[in-house]
Amino acid sequence: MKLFVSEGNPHCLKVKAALEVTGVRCSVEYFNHEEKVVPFLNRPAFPALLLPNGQYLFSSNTICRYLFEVNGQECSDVCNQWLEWEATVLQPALLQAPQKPVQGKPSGVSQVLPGLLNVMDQSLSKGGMPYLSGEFLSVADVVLWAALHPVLSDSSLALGEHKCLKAWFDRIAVMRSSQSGFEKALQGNGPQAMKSHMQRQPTPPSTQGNPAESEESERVVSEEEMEATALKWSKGLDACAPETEKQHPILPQEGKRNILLTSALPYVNNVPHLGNIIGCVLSADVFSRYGRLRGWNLLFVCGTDEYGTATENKAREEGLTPQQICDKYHAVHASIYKWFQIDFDFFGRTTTEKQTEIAQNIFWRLHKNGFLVEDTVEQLRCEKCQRFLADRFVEGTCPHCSYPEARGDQCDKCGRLINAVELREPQCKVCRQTPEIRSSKHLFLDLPKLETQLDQWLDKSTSTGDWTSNAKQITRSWLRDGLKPRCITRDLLWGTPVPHPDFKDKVFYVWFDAPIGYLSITANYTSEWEKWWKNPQQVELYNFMAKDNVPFHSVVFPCSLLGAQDNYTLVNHLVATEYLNYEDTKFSKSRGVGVFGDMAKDTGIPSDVWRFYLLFVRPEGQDSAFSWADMALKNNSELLNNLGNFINRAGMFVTKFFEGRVPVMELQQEDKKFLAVVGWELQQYIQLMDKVKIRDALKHILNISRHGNQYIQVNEPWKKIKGGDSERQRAGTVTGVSVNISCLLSVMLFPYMPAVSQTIRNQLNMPHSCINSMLRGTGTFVCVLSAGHRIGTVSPLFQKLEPDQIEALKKRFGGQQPEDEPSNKKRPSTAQPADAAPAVGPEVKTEVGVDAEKAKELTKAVTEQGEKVRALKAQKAEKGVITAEVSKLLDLKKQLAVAEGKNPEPSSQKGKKK
Ligand code: B3M
Ligand code: ZN
Repeated sequence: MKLFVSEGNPHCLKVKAALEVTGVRCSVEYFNHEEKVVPFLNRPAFPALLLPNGQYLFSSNTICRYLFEVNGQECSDVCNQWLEWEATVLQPALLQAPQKPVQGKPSGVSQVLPGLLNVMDQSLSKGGMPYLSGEFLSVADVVLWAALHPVLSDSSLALGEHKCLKAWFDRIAVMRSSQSGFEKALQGNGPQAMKSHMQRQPTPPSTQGNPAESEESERVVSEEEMEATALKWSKGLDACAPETEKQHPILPQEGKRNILLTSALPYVNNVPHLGNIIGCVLSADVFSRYGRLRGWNLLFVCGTDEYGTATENKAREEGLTPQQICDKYHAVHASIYKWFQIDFDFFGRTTTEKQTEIAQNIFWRLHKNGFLVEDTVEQLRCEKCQRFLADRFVEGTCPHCSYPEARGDQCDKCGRLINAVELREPQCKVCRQTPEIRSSKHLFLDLPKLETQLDQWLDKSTSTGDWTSNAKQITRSWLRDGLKPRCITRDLLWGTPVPHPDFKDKVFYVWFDAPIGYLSITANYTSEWEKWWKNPQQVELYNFMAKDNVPFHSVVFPCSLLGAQDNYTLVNHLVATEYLNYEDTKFSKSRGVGVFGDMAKDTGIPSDVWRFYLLFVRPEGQDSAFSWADMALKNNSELLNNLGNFINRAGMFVTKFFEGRVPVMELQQEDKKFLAVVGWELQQYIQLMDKVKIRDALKHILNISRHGNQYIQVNEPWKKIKGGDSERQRAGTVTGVSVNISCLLSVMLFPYMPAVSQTIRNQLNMPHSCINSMLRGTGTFVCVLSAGHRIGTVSPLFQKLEPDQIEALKKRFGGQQPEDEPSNKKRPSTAQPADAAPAVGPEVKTEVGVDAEKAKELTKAVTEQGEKVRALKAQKAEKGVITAEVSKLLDLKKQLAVAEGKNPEPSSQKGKKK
């Protein structure tokens, strides 16, 4: 056995340490880090282990594992898990450490590293064992110790607070064997040698562990791949499918992939925050744009979810009727989504006649088929207000902890769920009278009776479709607990009326009603809606949502449709996101924390950049967080320095060196290799996008421009253009290839950043057909701008986000300290947070920056609105109308105060009803 190592390479330290610890006999040869030792790899690979059978191992962790196995120490599951974590999570973070100093942090320390050290520390302290996998030193300890050594031995990162980790680190450090391994690997050059090694490594694209990315760096392009890509490339656009314009109404077509795409219907009564936006409409929009580029026949519908108590509450607060509230906020939602460039085919609402018609039809079918059962429910009723009190309308003393302000559904102090009739001294929240307990008859959907059918369908849908793992898991846990009948009626006013004569004062429960909104919204779009919704043979249905909506889409609604027995289209692909946090807390309307949809445009940051960042941190597979500092970092590093820089350079070379015409390209081996790498990234992108891995796919776009920058950097066209004929030819090829890669990038970017994509197409004067052809099939990556093509005017695509700008925004949206609101801490939240605004309206934060431009605009708006109100009063207009305009005026005044840097809500105002 022979081990090949290079100087100052931390991966070599790992294997050297493993060699010392295991005592396996093996000769070691030292090389310069640029030398090639593995004959069939076209790049240097250190460390590499030549096995007795002539095969090579060239992944450091695999070599370490092998050495331990030779020594009779098998790698346990825990141990494997640590090795995986090291490769996919820790390594990317370590690679970032020495080259990306983060603002406000000591340079040389990755932002995420402390969190990762915490993970190790906690695991060690929980297990109470000296080593990562237990009592004995394992390969995991050696690998992780060696990986961390260069960073931890540097004083800039103290281990003081991580007691267990520190003890572990020192324990291994004093083991003579590993110590000597360390010294040999460094050849006496100390940690500095490793830092310089790390600085030579490409920057990892993401901080979250993703095996695809770590494999990516190991990728080797074969000769065949290179030749095939080059051949396809030179064929040009003829190889592509023609452009197709969409025509409304979009209906399923024979022989096409027909996709019906919905995103969860946002509650009308709230302004959506960034978490809501990424959770449904934005994710669905990206997929819908992508699907069209793939050539699928696709319909994307959404709309506002308008019925329910929350709307009634809001109407009371604002002195408007529920319908007025719906009209007002439907428009607010529509304008926010327009600004975010969400390209719905139709954005409807649930308070329509079609909704009543379709919901009642489904209801009668369920009734006729025997899937509805009657039961009596005890409820609180306020005689003075003449109504049953929904959970949020009643308050009292908690039966568990005696907290005096518990709500009808939950206690904010002890967090326990409460049945409203159990409250002690209950009070009607509106009039403060004591309500009475009354029995009321309700209808229940008989889920147990539908369970077998549901099970069969779920088996098929989850095994053939793309369900995110959280969606499958949540659904499984609902089924595991056994289904119970679910009440589908409510004693409320604002809802779809129950048509049954015995229940004529009742409306449908929102979660029975809302998903039917998908159907009725489609029916408001086209009279031929049934071609989409009663056509499971021809149509594939994708539902996008946040995870708290899953059971209603995977269990309750499918049961309604199965029970109605009318050949309905049921969900094939259920795509659920996790939650997005705001900095290190939750979005909160009441505390004024976080960016809400209507505020994004006031930041001066373009819609496309917002989209990019939200998609970059899309909570795909795990919760994630919006962070201003990180947004600035990603804008400046990924958009400006990487993507924008590449596209701009390529275009500028054409303009400056070739009078705006694409030069002749003569592909050499190196160009073909580059094209093959790009083609591979394109395939990864397509494979991931097809599986709705939107965040992961985005990384491959950025990889292409990263490779592109390297390609330009190595070939130096700006120097070659000044040389002899062959050098000038070389400069031409590199420029021509690069500018064609920009075309591909503009297409791949289209789902994420539609405006930037369009700008690139304009700048390069790209033929229209490219956008509709490049993502067909396995990806048609061709030379679309052939020699002689004249490009347009090139200019930079992105702007730097400056630290002071970001600081000001952070302050502006930071909100008050959370201490003043106990309800935020204890509430076990199931929904993506942003707690409902309290009755007095949103408290707006007090710490604000001054925005003179905005203030001027708003002063004008306040004056105009004031005049309007005075005029209405003078005309003795209807009270509701005046109240609505007054509330607009108050809103404007508040915004003005914010823009002027004043406290918009003096404390004396708090608690006053408007
Ligand atoms: N309005 C809940 C939500 O926005 C609800 C979704 C309905 S989808 C049919 O989270
Ligand atoms: Zn009352």
